[in-house]
Amino acid sequence: MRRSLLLTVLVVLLVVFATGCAQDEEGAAVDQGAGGKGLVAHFAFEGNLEDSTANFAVGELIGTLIGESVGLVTETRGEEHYSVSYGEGVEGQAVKFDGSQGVLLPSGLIDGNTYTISLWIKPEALTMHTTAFFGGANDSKWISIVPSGWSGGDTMLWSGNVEWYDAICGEAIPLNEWTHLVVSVDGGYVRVFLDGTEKFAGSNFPDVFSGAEKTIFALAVNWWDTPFIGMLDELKIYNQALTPSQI
Ligand SMILES: [Ca+2]
Repeated sequence: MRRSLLLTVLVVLLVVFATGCAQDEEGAAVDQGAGGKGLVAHFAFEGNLEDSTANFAVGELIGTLIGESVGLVTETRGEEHYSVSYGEGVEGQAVKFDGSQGVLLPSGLIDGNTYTISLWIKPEALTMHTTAFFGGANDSKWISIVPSGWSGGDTMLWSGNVEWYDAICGEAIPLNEWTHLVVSVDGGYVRVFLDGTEKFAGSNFPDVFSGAEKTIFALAVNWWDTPFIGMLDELKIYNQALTPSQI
């Protein structure tokens, strides 16, 4: 009698435990589908360079180039070497670049061929080829969000430089105003949106990040061009291809 009671208690405990696990798994799946949307990083720039999802390390201040020579990543980083200010952003504060610095973001922010980059940009200067957001596997395989591109100054998503790809928006984002720029890549199908309107769509966009040993990400600087001057806010990286209305 006592033994069967013990067995019953054990069975009940097992059932409760198993049910709890199932609920947890279901809950996590719901979060990923509805609330999460594959958000992997969110740099809100509220007076700092932290990823508020805590998936990634804090961004680091660097100088006017990613590295002292093309392909290298500088070891001279951080607040003991450089400074940056923050101003009024789209939400709370935004980071403000004055041409003397950039930000090195953590490696691995994008690691596949399906992703979304959402970024608010307010340029105070438009200089050709200047990057707002740069990401690459190395100095010859990269993507760059370029406020003022080679095609008549039109804003573009650029990829190079062995395999070139020009995703040209057909217009330039304005000076001294906020524009919401979204890049959505779905296994090589790329779309670029300005303030919620699709400005470019095309296929065969290069797969820059899949299988890369180490990836490099930066704000405002690359290895070649004039640094970005102006403000950036609310950088969000997703591992799903989203439209602005889904963000
Ligand atoms: Ca902000």
